[in-house]
Amino acid sequence: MRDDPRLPTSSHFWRSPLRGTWFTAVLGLVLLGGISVLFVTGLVSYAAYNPDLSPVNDTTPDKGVLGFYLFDWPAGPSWLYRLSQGVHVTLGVVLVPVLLAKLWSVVPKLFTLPPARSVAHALERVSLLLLVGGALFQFVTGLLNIQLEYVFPGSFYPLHFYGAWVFIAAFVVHAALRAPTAVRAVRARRRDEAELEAPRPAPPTVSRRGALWLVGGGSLLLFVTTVGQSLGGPLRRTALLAPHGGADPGGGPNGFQINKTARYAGITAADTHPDAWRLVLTGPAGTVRLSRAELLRMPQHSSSLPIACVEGWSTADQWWRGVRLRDLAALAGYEGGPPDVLVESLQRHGAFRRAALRANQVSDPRSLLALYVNGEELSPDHGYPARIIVPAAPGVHNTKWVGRLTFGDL
Ligand SMILES: Nc1nc2c(c(=O)[nH]1)N[C@H]1C(S)=C(S)[C@@H](COP(=O)(O)O)O[C@H]1N2
Ligand SMILES: [Mo]
Repeated sequence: MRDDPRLPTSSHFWRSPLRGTWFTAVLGLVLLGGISVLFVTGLVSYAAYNPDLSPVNDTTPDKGVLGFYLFDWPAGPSWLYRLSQGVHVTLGVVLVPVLLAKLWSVVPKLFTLPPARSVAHALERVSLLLLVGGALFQFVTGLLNIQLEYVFPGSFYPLHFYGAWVFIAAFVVHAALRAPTAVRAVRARRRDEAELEAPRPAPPTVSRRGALWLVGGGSLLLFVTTVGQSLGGPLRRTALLAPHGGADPGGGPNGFQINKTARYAGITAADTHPDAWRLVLTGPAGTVRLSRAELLRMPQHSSSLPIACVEGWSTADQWWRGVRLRDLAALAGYEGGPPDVLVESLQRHGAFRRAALRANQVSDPRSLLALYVNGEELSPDHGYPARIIVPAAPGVHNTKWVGRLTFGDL
């Protein structure tokens, strides 16, 4: 039965002349490099959320030892998160054809019988299930998150984070076992093909090289239709595959990407009316309440900073103007070094209505409670009357429609 060519368990069932060690090895080595970068930029992105600072930044329960590497996210260079997350998302999208081609190239092995020849072979096959399952899981959750805008409210983080660790464990084992063979196969070109080659191949319609060019072409197409979302400015229009048909930012000073509109967040004109809105500061000096007019009488500062979302899109630098966070910390009673701060929005519901910032982010002179952008008042959708803007921070920490800042012990 094993050799019945009508069944995928027979090697005669698989007839593509493209399959072979060299073809798989080239794709495998591309993935080895690419997935290593995805893993590192993914861990970096998680650290950028400052998850060990405050539970409001972290919806991943019991990350425990997996958080061993967390470090204090720096406040510069200002494009840091823009770059690392742009690379993470763009590379993830670009690797999709490579991953699919690689899986296709080894699919006959999924069906080989007997399922296990030895204990070592059995272990290897189990690790391959984790590897393939893990890869598909990570790519699918990542793509869904960027395409559908937070489809897993609150749960994407734990899924993608735990998934990454399961996947990378299987990936390291696989790479350690296979990379030497792959390097040899690529160096020696066509020798040593027996393992993956079809015993009775169908006539070729494209060469192996040609097939690799097709995969590369697919990746290139994805690249040019995605990368514009991370470059911002006029190039954003080239990002045909990037999502966010949602809110049209329009033109003018406030005409840059909108994540969630004021309407979506349930912010009304009454909430932000000058008579009603007050910024509430809390610290050792007690509670201080400031109107927007009073904020405008404080020293005003400018910084040119981007917004860079976890979804990979980012804006070019915008010119923000407002009050330094460290000046507000001083008003709240922290004259010396500013402490951490909990920022709360007027928004009543939703995971992104609160964020905690680290002392180094509060003390950076570029960190503002912005009142103006590009020379104009913030628009309602960009956070009027006031929003946070901090260099190098993920977009989710740039809280809009700020109502309250609580300085100190988080
Ligand atoms: N209150 C509040 N602030 C928020 C959000 C939110 O949903 N509510 N979204 C955040 C996210 S995820 C991003 S990427 C940025 C986007 O800012 P923009 O809409 O001005 O481009 O705002 C952040 N600030
Ligand atoms: Mo975001």
